[in-house]
Amino acid sequence: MFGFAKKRLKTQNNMSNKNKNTYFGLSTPLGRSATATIRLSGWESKKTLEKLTAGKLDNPKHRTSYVVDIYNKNNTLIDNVIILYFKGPNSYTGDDLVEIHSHGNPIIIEQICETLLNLGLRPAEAGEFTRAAYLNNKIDLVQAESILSLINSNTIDGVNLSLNSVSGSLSIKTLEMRKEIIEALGLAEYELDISETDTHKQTIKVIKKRINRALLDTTKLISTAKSARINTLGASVVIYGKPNVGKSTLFNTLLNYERSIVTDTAGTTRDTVDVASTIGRHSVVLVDTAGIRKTEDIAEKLGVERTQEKINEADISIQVVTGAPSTKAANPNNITVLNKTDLLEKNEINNVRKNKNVICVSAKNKTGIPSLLKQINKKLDSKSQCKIETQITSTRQKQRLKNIQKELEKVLRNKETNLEIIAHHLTCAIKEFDSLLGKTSTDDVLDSVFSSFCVGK
Ligand SMILES: Nc1nc2c(ncn2[C@@H]2O[C@H](COP(=O)(O)OP(=O)(O)O)[C@@H](O)[C@H]2O)c(=O)[nH]1
Ligand SMILES: [Mg+2]
Repeated sequence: MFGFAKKRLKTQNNMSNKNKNTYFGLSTPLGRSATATIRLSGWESKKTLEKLTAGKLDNPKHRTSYVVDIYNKNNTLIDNVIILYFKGPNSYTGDDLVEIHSHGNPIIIEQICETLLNLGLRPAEAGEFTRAAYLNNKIDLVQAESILSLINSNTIDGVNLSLNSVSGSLSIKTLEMRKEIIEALGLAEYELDISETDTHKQTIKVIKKRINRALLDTTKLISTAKSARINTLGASVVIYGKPNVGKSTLFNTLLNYERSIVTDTAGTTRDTVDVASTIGRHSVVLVDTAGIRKTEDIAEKLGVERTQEKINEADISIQVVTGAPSTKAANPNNITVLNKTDLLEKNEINNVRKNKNVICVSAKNKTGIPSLLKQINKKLDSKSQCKIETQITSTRQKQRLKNIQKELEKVLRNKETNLEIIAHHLTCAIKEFDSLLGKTSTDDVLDSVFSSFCVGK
C-alpha cells in the first residue's frame, strides 16, 4: 500500500549504504527491569548473532525465538537471553533485525553493547530504526511521526489517535485527497492539450467540485491539530498577572511541590518555568511567568516579553489578581483567579463571587484550589474533544496541509477561469501532498523528524 518513494530511495542510496553498516540500540529505558531489549539491524545481524552465541545460533529462522547464552569477546558468559530474529524485508526496519531480550540490569546491558561494538557494529542514531523503516518503504513519513507521537502521548486519547495513524488511516485519507487533486489536474491537462475553449467552462466546474471536496477534507484535518496536540503532548496552561500577586505560589500549589521561587520582592520570577503535570485525565504543561509590569531591567523585560508569547500560545491562561478583577468580556481561554482571599473580608469576597467567571483562592492556604482545578478540567474536556476519527499528529503535517489549503483556496477565491493557472495551483498542491507523506523530502526534513526520536526507536 505504501510502496511509493522509489525515486527517493534511489537518490538516498547513501543512507541505505549507511544501513549496511549494522547498528544497535537499547530500545527500553536504561535501568533495572525484568528484561531489557537491544535491537540490531543491518546485513550483519545474522553473523553477529552467530558470534554472540559462540556459534550456537548460526542459522536462525524468521520470526522465531531462541533461549540462548551469549558471550563477550573473551568467551565469558554475559547472560542467558531470548533472541528473536526477523529476516528482512519482513522486519520493523525492512533489513535483517535481531532483538535481544536480556535481564534488565544496566551492567548486563553495558556488556552486551560493548561486545556488539567489539564485533564491529555501531550505535544507532536517534530514530534510526524508524528512519530505516521509512527509507525501506515499510511506512511513510506520516506513520513515522505517528510512532513518535504514540510513544510520547500522555493520555489514552492521544495513544488511540496515534495508533490509528500508525495503522495508516491518516495516510490513506491523505492519499485519497491527493488522488482527487491528481484527477482534477488530469482533467485540466487533457482540456489544455486537446480540446477547444468552448468546453473549458464545464471542465473548470468539474475541477472546482473536486477541489471543494479536497478542501473540505483538508480543513477538517487541520481542525484536529489542536485537540490532537492537547491529547498527545499536553495542554499549555499559563499563569500570568502583575508582580507579587502570588503566581508562583499558585503554580507550586497546583504542582504540589515548591518548584518556583516565592518571595515578597516584585520581579522574582524573570524567566518562564514549565513543568509537565496532570489535571484530571488531562496532561498539561503548567507555566509560571514573570510578572507583567513596565521595567527597565533587561532580564525582567525579556521575561515580560516571553510571558506575552506564552499567553498567546496558551490553551488556557490563568490571570491572577489580588484586587477587583476587570469586568471586560471573558475570553473563553482565560480563567481569572482572585488570590490572597485570606487577607480579605468576607463581604469583599462575596462581592467578587457574584462574578461567576472569577475563582477565589488563597494559594498560600491552599483554599479554593479544587474549584480552580475543576474549571481547568472542564475547559480541557471541551478543548480535547474531537469527533473526527482521523487526526494529524505533528505541526509539520499541519503546516503542509495549510499550504495545500492555500493553493486550493487560491483557485476558488479568485474565481479562477484560466486553466493553466488552475493546473499550476493543483501541481503545487500535489507537491505539498508528496512532501506531507514523505515521498519527496529533503534530508533536513528527515533529520528534523527523526532527531526527535530516542536512540533505539
Ligand atoms: N496572604 C497571602 N500571601 C500570599 C498568597 N499567595 C502568595 N502570597 C505571598 O505573596 C508574595 C508574592 O508571592 P509570589 O508567589 O512570589 O508572587 P508572584 O510574583 O506573582 O510570583 C509572597 O510573599 C507570598 O508568600 C496568599 O494566598 N495569601
Ligand atoms: Mg513569581
